[in-house]
Amino acid sequence: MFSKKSIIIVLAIAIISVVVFFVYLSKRNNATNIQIQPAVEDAKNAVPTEEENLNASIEQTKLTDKDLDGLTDEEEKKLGTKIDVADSDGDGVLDSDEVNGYKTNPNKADSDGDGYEDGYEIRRGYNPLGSGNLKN
Ligand SMILES: [Ca+2]
Ligand SMILES: [Ca+2]
Ligand SMILES: [Ca+2]
Repeated sequence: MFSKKSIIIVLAIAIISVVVFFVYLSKRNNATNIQIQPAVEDAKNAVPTEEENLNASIEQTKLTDKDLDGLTDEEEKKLGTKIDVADSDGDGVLDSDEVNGYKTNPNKADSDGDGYEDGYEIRRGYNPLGSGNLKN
């Protein structure tokens, strides 16, 4: 029969084998994960999402138009409007809409001085540049 010593040795070898097997399994899983992760990262970098594209183009625009109101910082400095406020006079109409669209004063909430702010008049179809509150 086997001696007590040889049984212990066989058991020890069996235990070591099992441990080695599990260590091998866990290492193999780690290796698999390491291979998958960069692939996913690469895919993310290779094809930017719509949101990433939008954010990138917003950041690009901010370089020249800090408040994203449609007028460049350069134009705003000339006009005297605030480069970091999209609606400088707070009348509810963006600076660029006032300058390029309605031709109202971007620095004066009530361009025609009739007591009604430009945004209020525009929303109701009144003439923000005419006297009184009559429709154009
Ligand atoms: Ca601007
Ligand atoms: Ca305004
Ligand atoms: Ca007005």
